[in-house]
Amino acid sequence: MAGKLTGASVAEHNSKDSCWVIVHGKAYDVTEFLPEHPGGQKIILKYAGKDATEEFDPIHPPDTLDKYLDHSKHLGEVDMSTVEQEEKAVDPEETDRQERISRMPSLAACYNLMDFEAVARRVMKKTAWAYYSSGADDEITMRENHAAFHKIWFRPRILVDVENIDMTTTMLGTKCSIPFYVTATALGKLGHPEGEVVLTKAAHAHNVVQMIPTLASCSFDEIVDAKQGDQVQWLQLYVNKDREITRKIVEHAEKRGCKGLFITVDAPQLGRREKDMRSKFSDAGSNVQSGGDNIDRSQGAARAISSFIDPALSWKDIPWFKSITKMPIVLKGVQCVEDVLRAVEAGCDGVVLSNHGGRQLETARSGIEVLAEVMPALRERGWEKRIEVYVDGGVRRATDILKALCLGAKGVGIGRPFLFAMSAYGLEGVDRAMQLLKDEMEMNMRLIGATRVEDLNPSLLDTRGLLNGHTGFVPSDTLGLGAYDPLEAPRFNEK
Ligand code: 173
Repeated sequence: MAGKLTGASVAEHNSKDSCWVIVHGKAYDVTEFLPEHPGGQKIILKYAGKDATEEFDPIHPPDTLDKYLDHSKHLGEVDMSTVEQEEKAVDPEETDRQERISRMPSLAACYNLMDFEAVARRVMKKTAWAYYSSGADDEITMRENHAAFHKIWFRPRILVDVENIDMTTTMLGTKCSIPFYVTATALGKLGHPEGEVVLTKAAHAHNVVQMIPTLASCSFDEIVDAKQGDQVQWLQLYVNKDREITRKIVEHAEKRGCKGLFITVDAPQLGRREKDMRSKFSDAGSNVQSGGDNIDRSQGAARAISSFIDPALSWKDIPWFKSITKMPIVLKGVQCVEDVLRAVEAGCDGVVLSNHGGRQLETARSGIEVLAEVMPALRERGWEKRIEVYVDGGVRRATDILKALCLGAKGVGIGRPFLFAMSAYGLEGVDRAMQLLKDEMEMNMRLIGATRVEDLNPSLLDTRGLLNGHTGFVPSDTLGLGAYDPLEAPRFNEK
């Protein structure tokens, strides 16, 4: 074992004055880096002298240390057999979770996307579930996103020859097998040890596009390397205050073959997700009250790692984006007609009508409702072919996809359902989720009397329910109720 560090020699460096940590069998001196850590010093100090791999992995792409920690601080390999395994106290919650995992329903028992969510809720680690499932404030918008689809009903046509159904379409020029794409969601390794590449493989198997998140757990290059054949990926972009960093990301994405740039415009500041905050709060070592660390860990990892996002991003930046890339530019998170019209005028190629899965502005309207307002305004001006309109948020059924397409969307983004399928059942789960949507889609196109995507149009819908504003009742959604966590009040201390 010559040349390798021992666990004991690393363990000596367990303080603010000399802080070493082990990640994937290698030691790093992070003493000088402590004040710069975007997630605060405290979380690193919790692992000073120890193996931090488990906490590190979901939040940091594997090239992070290479990129951000000076190589003189890379101390080399550690003989892991000499690293003292921490006696982990028996965590009754973890024991219960393992017990539930041993009784998980078979994958074949999942018949729809909500089923994956109900299973994931019971088998995921609590903090991971809290991060993925949480919405802003009272989570009204998050639930409205799905409920809004139930305000729209079908006006199916009969006696159409529907023997052969073709649900293929194009999105930003890419041919897709069905009009949905895997939208960007951060921190994939919270749900599955392989992270976003699982989604890449499923997207390939089903010939759908994957949007790569800026804040993935895997590195951008790993996700691109995982693509097969002529598979198409897009990039979701959080714009950095340092535009040179953003320029490099965009140029690199284009060079690596990305076919669309989706600029997130609904998150100048990250929303408050209290379920996430509450679960972090109970994490040992991440308590807000103790001083010496100016990052408020109670806000969860997401807020800490989002501090680079530029709240000054504005319409003035759009020409610059157009000047640095030939990729089509799509604004993700547009929420009213006026801004869609402005996006057309600014020369954008698309918009995603989205409220960020109900994680940003509470009581923002659902994408599907905004779509119903946007398409007539575009048609009135003869602009409907000048821009591609996408919707995300709350899509759980092929009927939801069909409603969006009938109104005029080119496609819909689906995020959480694939994360939950991945977290519970891995690649097979995501594969089944996508197949279920395809099966539903084929059946429902037959049932509404449309054989091709081009046949879908507003006359197939009754949208009067949308006119009720936000007060109308919709039939209760029993699957959703089973998957949804009521929000909690603060917990009392243990006796
Ligand atoms: O919705 C999110 O959680 C999200 O977009 C995000 C933003 C910054 C860091 C991590 C996640």
